[in-house]
Amino acid sequence: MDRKQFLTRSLKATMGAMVAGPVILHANSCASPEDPGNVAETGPSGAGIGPLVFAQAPLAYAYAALEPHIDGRTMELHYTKHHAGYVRKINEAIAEEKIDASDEIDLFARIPAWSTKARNNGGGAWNHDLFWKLMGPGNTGTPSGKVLDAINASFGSFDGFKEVFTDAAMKRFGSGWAWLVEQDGKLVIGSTPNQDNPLMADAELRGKPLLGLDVWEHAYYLNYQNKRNEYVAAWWSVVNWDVVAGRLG
Ligand code: MN3
Repeated sequence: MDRKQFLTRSLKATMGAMVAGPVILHANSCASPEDPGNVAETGPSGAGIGPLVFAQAPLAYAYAALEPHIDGRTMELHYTKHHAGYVRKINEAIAEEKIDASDEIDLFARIPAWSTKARNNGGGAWNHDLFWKLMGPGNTGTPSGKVLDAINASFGSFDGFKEVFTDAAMKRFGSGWAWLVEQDGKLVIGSTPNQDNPLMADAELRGKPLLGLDVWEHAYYLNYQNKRNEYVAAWWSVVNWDVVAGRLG
């Protein structure tokens, strides 16, 4: 088959597997036998010029499912406007700059090589995909098992951990993210500006992201106005700790 057929075929195969997860599509990845599923609905048609294509995975819950902690209107705008915009613009940047990264790890590991547009929108696309998956309705608000053990070992207690994480979220001036990362087998808390993330080669905080909190005003202003502290406090109720456990090595 020619290159266009190959791209289309492998893209559709990846899209089929995507409902459950990855935001990154590799045009050069191996085709899988899964049914393409709802490609027309979610496929980034027109993208795919470069070897790496980002797509917006469907939300696993309704916009209003996180109420009263995070309101439906904020979720809808955040997903359909902000996140969708980052995904569109990183694909533009990949095409414009002929970015040859093979996957998101490679993209972020070499991020200083490319434009601010690639950095901000690549980070925005990836960070939000993780953020949606880290939340959901019907959560207990507290971790258990190996995550709780790791938190206790690093921070003394879950309350102690929440205090340090909240402090990182509150002290991030302007827009950015608070993170819990795994760094050489240890858990570390910190934050990054803008849409930077700990996978970026020159990020202020480096490591494997386990938990991330969006502290841009667009994430909370409709419901909480300037009260970031109330948003952070409410957010614990919607964290899906099973996803954190799955990311912990
Ligand atoms: Mn955001």
